Amino acid sequence: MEPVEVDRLIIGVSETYDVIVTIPNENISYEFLATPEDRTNATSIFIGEGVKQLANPMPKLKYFEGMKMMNNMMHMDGTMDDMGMQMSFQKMDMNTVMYPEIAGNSMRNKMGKHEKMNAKGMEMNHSNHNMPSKESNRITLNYAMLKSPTKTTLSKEAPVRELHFELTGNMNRYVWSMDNKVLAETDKILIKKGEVLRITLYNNSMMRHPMHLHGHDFRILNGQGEYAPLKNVLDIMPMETDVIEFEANADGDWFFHCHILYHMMAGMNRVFSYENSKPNPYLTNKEKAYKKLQAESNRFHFMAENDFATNGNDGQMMLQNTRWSLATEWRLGYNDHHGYESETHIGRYIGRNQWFMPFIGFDARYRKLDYGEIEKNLFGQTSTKDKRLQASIGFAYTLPMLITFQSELYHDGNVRLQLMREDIPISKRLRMAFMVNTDKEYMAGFKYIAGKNIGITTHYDSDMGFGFGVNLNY
Ligand SMILES: [Cu+2]
Repeated sequence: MEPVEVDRLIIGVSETYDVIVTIPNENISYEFLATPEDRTNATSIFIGEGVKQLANPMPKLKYFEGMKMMNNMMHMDGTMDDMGMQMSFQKMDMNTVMYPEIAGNSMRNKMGKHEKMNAKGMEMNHSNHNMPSKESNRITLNYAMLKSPTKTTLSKEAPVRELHFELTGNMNRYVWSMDNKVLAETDKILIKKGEVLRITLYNNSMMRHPMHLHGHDFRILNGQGEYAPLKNVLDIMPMETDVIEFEANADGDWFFHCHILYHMMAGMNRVFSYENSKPNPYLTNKEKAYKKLQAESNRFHFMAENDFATNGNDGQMMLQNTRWSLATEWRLGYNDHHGYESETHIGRYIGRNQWFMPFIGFDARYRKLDYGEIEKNLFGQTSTKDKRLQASIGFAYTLPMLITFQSELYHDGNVRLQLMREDIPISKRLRMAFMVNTDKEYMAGFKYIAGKNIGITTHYDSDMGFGFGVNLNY
């Protein structure tokens, strides 16, 4: 790669760069600081001999500003705007709103058609006034700047085969796929030795995906013509469309995957397989190996939480993979009047954005009512809440604002409709939750995130009253 001079570079997971640093002053040891993108931590080495010179501390990331902008650009159904080749090769870093030290770069000029963002940009300009002007002119490395020192053209006679992949996922459920299919749902992609594979990638998700191809270097068609750079990782940003190409000149099976390992394990990957490959002595049963890889990419993961509160004990457990969800929740009061109940749902998420989940369920409840007291739901149906064992069918649908609408029909004919949302961000660490249903039950609560696995909660529940407690989650 030809050297380029930049002030800032973001290195995608598994990307490599050679960085040449010129020490401006002898007898000074300069701090070279690296942070994760969210700046929650940092590591540094000192380059040069002598008095230590610390790097300027990095300003805090404006995380919520970045999220807000993304939300503005997202359609109601959760897909993103496809801006075509207008957005490619990291030239327009959508995330720059999050970096106070470089906010106010040229991005918003290019984004004229998004009015909301323009307004945002103006705002940022204001807050930028007291910053030295050189700060906002920082040059960030993008792929369009990369150029190979030698020609990288592929053989002209080779037949070109075009492939298209859309990087898909659901941020809310944290599932990732390509063309809305995980590896477990796809066959290997057969390729022929000698052909050129030209791959168009469109990232229709809100996260970056460093796509890595094993066994080959690919050309990034970034406008450098014959000198297109060669890489084996392409860090594709949200909403970008990038084109890469490589000549099929090897043998065997090669993995193409997002190198963020959670995304990879969730299913954002494919296998390219050369037709008529020589048998691999290390891999005697290729079929079995692929099945194993497929199984690994769509494993069930376990989540659980429990709220130990003054008015009862409630929690939930979930076992989920890309499509399936087995969830059970419980509310256990400390006396018969408050009651004990549990609900279990087994469902499958349908459709590309997974807003819809039909399920079958099972309910067990016990609550002691006062003598002569009869509870009716909104439809006038008598509640059997005092003692019930019920099977049900229903569905959950995610409405805009991530509110879940749930409709459930029990085998005694009772119907329950419910609206719910958990994890409404009020501030960085404060979350709100609410639930209301046609059994005339309601709940509202707050949770303060004290640590990764622990929170302080308070809530009001129509069955159990007011309480506060400690929430543990896994
Ligand atoms: Cu990814």
